Formats: sequence, C-alpha cells, structure tokens
Amino acid sequence: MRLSATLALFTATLVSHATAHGYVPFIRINGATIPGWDVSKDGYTTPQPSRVVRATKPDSGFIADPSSADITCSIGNSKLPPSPITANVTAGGTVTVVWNTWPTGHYGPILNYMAKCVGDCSKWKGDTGSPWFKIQQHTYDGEWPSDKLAKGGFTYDVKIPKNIAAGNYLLRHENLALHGASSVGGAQFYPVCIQLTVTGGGSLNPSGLSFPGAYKATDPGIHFNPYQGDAANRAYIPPGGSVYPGLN
Ligand SMILES: *[C@@H]1O[C@H](CO)[C@@H](O)[C@H](O)[C@H]1NC(C)=O
Ligand SMILES: [Cu+2]
Repeated sequence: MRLSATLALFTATLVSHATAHGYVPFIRINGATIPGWDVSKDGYTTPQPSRVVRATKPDSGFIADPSSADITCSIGNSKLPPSPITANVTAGGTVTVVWNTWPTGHYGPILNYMAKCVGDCSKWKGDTGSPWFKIQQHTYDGEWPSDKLAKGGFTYDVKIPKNIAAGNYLLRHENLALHGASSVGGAQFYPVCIQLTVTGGGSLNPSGLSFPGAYKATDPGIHFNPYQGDAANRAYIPPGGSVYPGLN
C-alpha cells in the first residue's frame, strides 16, 4: 500500500509538466479557510480525507478531450465517488478558489458554472441531463485571466448568484488553457468541482448545459489561436455560451 502510493506519486511526477499546473488545496468563504483537494496528499492518505472539492487523481494534469467523462469535474474524477461533505455559502456570497500555483503563459479564460444536485451532492455526479448553468466568466481584456491568476496570488473570486434557489449545488470552476489550441485537440481543460450548500437565495432554478456535452473540440472558444494579437484575443468567445440571463 505504502509502496504503491509512493510509486503512484513517482509516476505522477514523471508525467512531469502535468503536476506543475496546479490544483485547489483550499477555498475561502467568509473569512474561513476550508480544505479543498490537495492532489499531492489527499488521494494517498488512509483513510482518505473528506473534502468539499471533489477528488482529482492521480495528478493535476489536463483534460484534452472535451467529450471525456472527466470534463464534468476534474481529471480522474469520473471514476471516483462524489464527496460526502459540502461547504456552506449564502446566496450572493463569494467563494474564493485558492490554487496552489498556476503557470504564466497558459493563456485562457476562467469559466464558472453551477448545477443543482439532485438530492444530496454526495450521491450525484452531475454528468447526466442538463443541470449546468454558467454564472461567471472572465476573458481577455488586455491580459488573459489565467495570467492574472498566475501573477495575482493564485486566487479567484466566484460570486454565487443572489437569486438562485437555496439548496445543494456543484460549483464547476475551470481554467481553459489555449496555448496549444491553434490545433484541434490542443486546448487543455482544468475543471474543479466544489460541493456547496447555498442558503438564502431566491426562486431561480437555472439549468440547460451538460458536462460532458456543452463543449466540442471545434468550438471557436476551444480551437483558438491566442497568438494573433490583442484585437483577436479581445474578440475571443468562450465555450459554454453567455452567463445565464437574469442572475444577480
Ligand atoms: C456546513 O453546515 C453544516 C450544517 O451546519 C455543517 O455540518 C458542516 O460542517 C458545514 N460545512 C463546512 C465545510 O463547514
Ligand atoms: Cu501546461
């Protein structure tokens, strides 16, 4: 057991660049720091710790195929059970996603979706039907959000809409790296799923997107050359459409 865990870590290191991308060992809500999923430790600790961020294994590498089952939550996650616990946040509040690191030059947008869990998030994968809706996104505005993340302490604030219905949700926070995306299949997806219980809120119950399903390798926001200069980058249209209308 001990040896195989060591070997798994060693193998993950050999995949080299993959381990350097980053993962989300913490989130912050209302001043409280809550453990996320520490890729370097949590999957190799017995008993496995319960985290509000769904497990990623074996490493923090990318998903290359947007139709892969892992696109729902994170690399390796489709084969793992959901987490038993949730973080609590008031509708209208902020979830700060804390990456351990992020490389500059992984040019791309940061996209954020939610899906209301059918029942308890601990028994629901989010990979069937169309439960997802986009809540927030950042694209190029003179600089790529990925580079702002890399230079800005690796934190990113997600505002939970004030008027969604209270309940259990997944927050799907995603870095989409386009540095190799001039060729079809060259984009790199780094989603993370955070299990939340939203309190307060309103009466809106948005949905409409599927993961897998919402993205195609040939989407203009996925097959995109980020080296064409400022004007082309400003015209970039991310995949997954606009933020769901009527959220506040
Ligand atoms: C969320 O609230 C529930 C109910 O009060 C509590 O049991 C749980 O520990 C909270 N989650 C976290 C991550 O603090
Ligand atoms: Cu990389």
